[in-house]
Amino acid sequence: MTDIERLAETVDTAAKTATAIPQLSIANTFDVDDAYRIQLTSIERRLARGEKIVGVKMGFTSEAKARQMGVDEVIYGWLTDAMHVDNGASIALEAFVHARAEPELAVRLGKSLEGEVTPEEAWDAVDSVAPAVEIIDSRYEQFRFSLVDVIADNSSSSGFVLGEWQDKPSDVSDLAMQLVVDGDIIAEGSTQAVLGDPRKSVAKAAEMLARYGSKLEAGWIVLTGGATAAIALQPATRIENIVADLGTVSFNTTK
Ligand code: OOG
Ligand code: MG
Repeated sequence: MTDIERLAETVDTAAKTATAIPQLSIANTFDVDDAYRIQLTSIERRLARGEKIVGVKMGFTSEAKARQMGVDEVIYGWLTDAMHVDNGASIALEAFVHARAEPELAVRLGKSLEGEVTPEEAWDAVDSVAPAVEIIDSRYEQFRFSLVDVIADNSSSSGFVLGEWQDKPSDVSDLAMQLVVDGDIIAEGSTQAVLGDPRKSVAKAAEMLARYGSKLEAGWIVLTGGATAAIALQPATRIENIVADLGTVSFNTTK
């Protein structure tokens, strides 16, 4: 087993068993390219168990998130069908190490997208948008990590909830978002926080995947990144993201 395979197994097992682990970089030296190799190898383990890739998530596309976690480089991670949570469903927190939620804009691609593209070209490939909540869960103790650690851990991907898909508006650069917990607004933001315009996040996804020989496929989802800081999930609560013009997406946590 190579070091990449060994570290991929470590993060995959931590995710599968919802067990916190020390940051990989404490005992191992690896760079960003290696981190994406570990990430992909850990996803291949999921695929071998029957999961399917349904898209990607972008991380640290907003300053609020970058500041909260102390990492200021844009990253990506893979989304699989097993991470999808139905709109309005309930999740049990035992399945996670220390889950958090963040309000996002999701897009669905009508066409594949590859390499360096402009935000306009990226938007041309998008066919629908939906309000979303990403459920992130770092497998690292205390939800703390360095850039390479978080990438190796599939950029904390662990769940996503999607509202109703609707035709893409021509302008998504300033849609107001409210993260609501049990009826109280906990965080407010705008899609403007996402690289100034979430279309740029879609373009960046295509560019970053190309560095490692991949492309965004038609039918895939892109989570464009949290518009506000993430909030820690508590038992027995209802979480909603209310997005201007697009409506609401919600889920509950069980007791
Ligand atoms: C990493 C993932 C960041 C976002 O939307 O910025 C992310 C993390 O914060 O654990 O998903
Ligand atoms: Mg996110």
